[in-house]
Amino acid sequence: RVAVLGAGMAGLLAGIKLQEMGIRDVTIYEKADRVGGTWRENTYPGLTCDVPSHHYTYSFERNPDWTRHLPPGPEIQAYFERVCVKYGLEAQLRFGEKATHAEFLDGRWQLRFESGHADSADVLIAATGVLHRPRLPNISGMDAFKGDLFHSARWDHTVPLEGRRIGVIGSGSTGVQIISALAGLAGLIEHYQRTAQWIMPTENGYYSEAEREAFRDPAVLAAAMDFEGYNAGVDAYTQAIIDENSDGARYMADACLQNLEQGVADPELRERLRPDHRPLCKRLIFSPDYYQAIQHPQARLVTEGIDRIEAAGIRTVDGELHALDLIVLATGFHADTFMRPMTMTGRNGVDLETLWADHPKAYLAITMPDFPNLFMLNGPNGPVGNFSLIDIAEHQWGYISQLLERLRAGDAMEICCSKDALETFENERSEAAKKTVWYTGGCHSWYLDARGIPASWPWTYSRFVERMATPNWADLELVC
Ligand code: N01
Repeated sequence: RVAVLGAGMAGLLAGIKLQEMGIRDVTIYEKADRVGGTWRENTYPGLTCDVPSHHYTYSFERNPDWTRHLPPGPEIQAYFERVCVKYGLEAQLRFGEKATHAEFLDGRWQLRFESGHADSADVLIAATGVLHRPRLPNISGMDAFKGDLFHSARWDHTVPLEGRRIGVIGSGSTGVQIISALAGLAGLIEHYQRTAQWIMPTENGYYSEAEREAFRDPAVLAAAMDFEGYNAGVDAYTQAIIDENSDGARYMADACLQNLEQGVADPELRERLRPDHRPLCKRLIFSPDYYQAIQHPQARLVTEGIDRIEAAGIRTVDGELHALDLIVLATGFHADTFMRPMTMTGRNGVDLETLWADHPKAYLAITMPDFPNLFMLNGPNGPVGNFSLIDIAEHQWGYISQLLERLRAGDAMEICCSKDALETFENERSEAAKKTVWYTGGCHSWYLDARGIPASWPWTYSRFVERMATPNWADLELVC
């Protein structure tokens, strides 16, 4: 019996792949009332995935119907809902169930839920996502504001936008997409930028009906999208993170610089938009229209620090009061929670909080010592960046499925990595992480853990694919 936590992209993937393996006794638990994960939670105007549409799909379930080169959030949500129905996952889904405790007792995972429901399973798949707990800024006076105020992932669609004075705090991918969507619609849109970001130019055209029809033929779609070529691009991207002198790093740095130089007419505004860190240090922003949006007559870039929020708006440190009707906190997420706040206790009473006391860690992002038969998708230290996490989760599933086969074959009752394997992996990973642009590029970002060391996979994509293809059994403990 397998329990899956989370019905986002990764949880649905697990459900489908378990079916493929013939494992039918499966429940996918979801705290919300719908599938979709991040694409359910985020509904802000302009919500788009900056990974090209046809590369942001399951490899086994292409979607000829994407309307745009970059997929709009609502289409992604609809895609996951369709996939869920097509693969008959509804029967396995239990909504409104928030897991609070998981404990490995007598060879099984015992689960408890906020509702009072309890369950147990031989195998637990944690597919709980990475960026799901909004990070609220520490700005005084937020309660005093008389207008509307919410985090970008908690968008209140009853609040009118047209003609209103809107302040957006934060210039990550989210803030940039919101500004692009609202410039011209809002009466005034103010973008509060604490740190300027590099913006990679991109285009976001529409697929014609004829193209969408042609893409129904998998061969045409594959030829048009060149999936292998794209993966080579992902590899070059990961190489650029490691080596600032690589062709990819130079290309992206040049493209961002040209975009800034040519995209912003006013030299004073251009300087305020010029980042003080190296491109790729923070997650690169891909935008076809941000520079255009911020130069709209009704848009204003605010680079003065925020002193506080008052009843009427935002007071910046220069003393100016910016009168606003709506404040959007595009201030990011706590990227280090993963399954938490649920408590998890493994073998011999080992608990997750202790294992993760200084920072979340997992061998190959998948398994932890003394947490047998618990496998994570998009867990800590896995690859993150400007590429598809669907593809990453599929490779991780390839690895996990090999462990499940060993369990099913009766080779072991319990599988997890050894303590030594995690320690060696984590030491090597941390050292490699210090050589990446995330560490050396002169910026702060959500990629860094509490120690200030990048938390992600610090090697190439091809190395990741290779490590996922074949488990190193010497690193895994199989208990019979
Ligand atoms: O969050 P962020 P995000 N006062 O953490 C600022 C994914 N994503 O929601 O840089 C003022 O990147 C903070 O400033 P600074 C993607 O992985 C993907 O935008 O710390 N400002 C920063 O500008 C992305 O990386 C897509 O100085 C404050 C911003 O808030 C991740 O989600 C689309 C502040 C936070 O940026 C997170 O993106 C959208 C304060 N007190 C998101 N506190 C795709 O298209 C924070 N900030 C795939």
